[in-house]
Amino acid sequence: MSPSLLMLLVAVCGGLMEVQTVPWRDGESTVLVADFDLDDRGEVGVITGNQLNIYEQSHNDPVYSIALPENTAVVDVFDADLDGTADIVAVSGEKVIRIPITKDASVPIVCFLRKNLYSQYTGIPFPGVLLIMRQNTPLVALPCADVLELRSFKGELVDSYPIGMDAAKRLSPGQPFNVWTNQHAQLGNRDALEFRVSSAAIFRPMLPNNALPLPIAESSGRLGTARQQREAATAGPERWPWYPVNATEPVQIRALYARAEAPSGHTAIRIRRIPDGDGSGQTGPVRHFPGLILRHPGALPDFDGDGFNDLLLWKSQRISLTADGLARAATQRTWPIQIIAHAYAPEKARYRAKPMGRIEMDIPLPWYMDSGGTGPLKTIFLHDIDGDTRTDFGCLTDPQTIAIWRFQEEGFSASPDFSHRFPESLDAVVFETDLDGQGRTTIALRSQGHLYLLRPNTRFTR
Ligand SMILES: [Ca+2]
Ligand SMILES: [Ca+2]
Ligand SMILES: [Ca+2]
Ligand SMILES: [Ca+2]
Repeated sequence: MSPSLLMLLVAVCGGLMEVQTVPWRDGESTVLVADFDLDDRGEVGVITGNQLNIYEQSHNDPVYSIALPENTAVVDVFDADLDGTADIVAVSGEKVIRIPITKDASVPIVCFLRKNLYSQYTGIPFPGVLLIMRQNTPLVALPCADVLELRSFKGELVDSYPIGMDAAKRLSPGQPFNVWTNQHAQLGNRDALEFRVSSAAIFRPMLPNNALPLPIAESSGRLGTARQQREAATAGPERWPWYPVNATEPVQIRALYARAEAPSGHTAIRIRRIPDGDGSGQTGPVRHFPGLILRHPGALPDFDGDGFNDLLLWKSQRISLTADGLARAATQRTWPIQIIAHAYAPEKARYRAKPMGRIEMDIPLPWYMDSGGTGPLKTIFLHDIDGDTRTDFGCLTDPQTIAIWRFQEEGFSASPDFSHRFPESLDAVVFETDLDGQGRTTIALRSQGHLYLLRPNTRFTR
C-alpha cells in the first residue's frame, strides 16, 4: 500500500479532527497552553478556580491535575530548576512559588518572598511571562512597585529596570509581550455609525542593551469597515484598506481593496508593489471581482501554498423585494451563500479572474440579513488544518456547527471534509494554534460550560 493511500485511509477512518470536551466555567476559567511535559508539543491547561487541569489528545481526563495556592495571580510554565521536569512558577501574594509537574500531588515550594505588583491580586489566576533565560540561567522577572526585578530562584537580585506609567514602551522582557490583535465587536444596525475598531500597536521599545532582542514587525495591513471600503472606491489608493500578499522582500506586494461603485456587490482590487526602501511604489489597474471581501482579523489565506496570499470573497443572491421573494425569504430559515477564492498569479501581478475554489453553504437567515459590515459569517478559520502547507477554510455554519473544507489540488471539496454539531451554542474562539509544530491547527471554542478542543487527527503531505 502506498504511503499516500495509507494516509487517506487513516483520514477516512479517524476523521479530520477529534473533538475533546473539557469542563469550563464561563467567567471563572482561563486557558494556559504550554509544553507541560517538555516533549516539544503543547498541552492545553485549563485553570478553573485554583485547579489547573492539563489535557492531552485522546484522553478525556486530565493527565495532570494541580492545585494552585490561594490568591495565585500570574502562572508560567518552565523547567525552573533545570532537572528535566517542567514546573509551574506562580506568584501568590508575596510568595514566588514553584510546583514540579508530576503525576503525584505536587507540593508548592516557596522560592522566596518579595512584595510585588501582583501581591494584592484576588481574581482568577492568569497566564503570563514570569521567567526569562539569561546566560542559560532561568530568572524570575517580577514587576515590583517601581522596578522590574530579575531574581534567581533563591531570591538573589540579578538585575533591575525602572518601570512606570509607560513602562511597556521602554522595556519588555521579550515575547509574547507587545504582540496582539485587537478587534472590537461591531455595534449598531446596518445604517448606524460603525463602531468597529481594529488596531495594531507597533512601536520600537527602548530596551536596555542586555535585554533580549525583539523582532519589530512591519505593519500587517489595514482592515477596512464596510463604510471605509465604500468610500475608498472614489478616493486615491492611499485611502484603500489593504493586506499583504507576500511576506518576502525586496518587493512588498499589497492588495488594496474597495467596494466597487458598480456593479453592486463587486470588490475592486489594485495591486501595489513597493520596492524595499522605496516609499513610492507602483499601483496597478483596478480589477473587479464578484463578491465582497471576507477577512479574518489575524490570518491571511494561501490556499495553494505558493507563498502568496489569495483573495477570499463571499456572495449571495439578494433577497428579492417582490411579494413572492419576501414571502419565500420569510418561510426559509436559512439562506445560501458562496465563498470564492482567487489565486494570486505572481507572474501577472494580479489575482486570477477564474476562481481557484468555491464553497456553497446555507447559513441562518438572520446572519445573512445582518451581513452589512463584516459579511454574514461571524466566525471563520483560515489555517492549515491538516499540515499540507495549504490554508484550509472553516467557519461556523450556525451557532452550534463548525464545518471545515480542505483546500486540495482541484480546490475545495463539494461538502465539508469535517463538520461537527455541538450540543449547545458556541460563544467564542479561545485560540487557534499549532500545538505540535507539524503545521496543523488546533481550534478551541467555548460555550458557557465547556471548552471544545478540535485537534487535527491526521497529517497530509503534498
Ligand atoms: Ca508537551
Ligand atoms: Ca523542573
Ligand atoms: Ca497563494
Ligand atoms: Ca491544508
